Amino acid sequence: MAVLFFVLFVVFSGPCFAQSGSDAVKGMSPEEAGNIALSGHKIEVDKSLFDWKGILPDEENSAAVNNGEYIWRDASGDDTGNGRYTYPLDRQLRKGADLKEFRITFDEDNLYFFIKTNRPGDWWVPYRIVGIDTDGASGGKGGTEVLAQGDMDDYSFDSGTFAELKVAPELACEYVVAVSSTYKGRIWDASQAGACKLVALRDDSPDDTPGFRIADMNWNTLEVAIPWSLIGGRPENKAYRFIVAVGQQDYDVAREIEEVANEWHGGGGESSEANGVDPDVFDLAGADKATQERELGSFKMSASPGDTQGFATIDRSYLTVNFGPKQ
Ligand SMILES: [Ca+2]
Ligand SMILES: [Ca+2]
Ligand SMILES: [Ca+2]
Ligand SMILES: [Ca+2]
Repeated sequence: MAVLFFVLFVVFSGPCFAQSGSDAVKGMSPEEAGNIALSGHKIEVDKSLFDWKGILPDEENSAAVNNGEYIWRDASGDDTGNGRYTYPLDRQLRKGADLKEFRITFDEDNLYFFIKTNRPGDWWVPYRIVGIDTDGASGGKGGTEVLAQGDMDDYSFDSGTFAELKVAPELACEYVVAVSSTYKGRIWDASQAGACKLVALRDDSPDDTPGFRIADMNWNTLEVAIPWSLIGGRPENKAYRFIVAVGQQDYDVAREIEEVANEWHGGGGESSEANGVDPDVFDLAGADKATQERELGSFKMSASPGDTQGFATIDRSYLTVNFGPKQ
């Protein structure tokens, strides 16, 4: 019997997987982690996560840089938007927008993301937005503050996220990536005059942009490859900032939050009659719960739908990743 227990102990305690919590490293603030040059490694976007080798930081809401990966470990249970958001009432939609981990690595050809949330009740639930600010850390102000909202007359994934979300001017994003369900994605380029121009799509169709790849593991964890050629080339000794927001999806745009939760919509926002500008986002990376609640609650009540002046503004919830020299 003792031998059996010993065998079980070895099997279940070994560092067999990147997300094993038993050998965590000391967590850092995003500022500290942003000072460490990241040397990346190749990822196969193949539904297997064993190629993600980095070790999780030991604390929630902290960052680590190790084994060629930048790793943000987000708190569990902070998927409450402005602090009052609740999920839709339908059983399949009662969870799935709680960010758990966001990782970044890269090689000479691609940027790679690993995005882990809690497991949704059905396969199509999460909607993830990643804004990429390529020049903010160096004082530049190019890009778009509005995270690819889209045209209200063209309510589609190609047009934008419709998440009613923006960032502070110093975080304006040159690129915005949105990932819907388990395999669909869009990339908009706002590096030219701030307009969000669709430059890549992934639908598992013949029109897919070559090299832009998304694969899920168990619905709740995604790996994404983005060719550097789509987002301005491989940075060298340069810091980028990443804004990571998670909500739910509805026909491949962000699912609306309303004042009171109903079968298909979460609650805790503003009046559903006004259908206003409360951000359709439950969770952010990069800061603590109080900070993200302040940011996601900073929308202007009763602004008209689509009025970007009234959108909630993210000013602190971001991750700084320092891309190292060419190998
Ligand atoms: Ca993989
Ligand atoms: Ca979370
Ligand atoms: Ca920028
Ligand atoms: Ca969070």
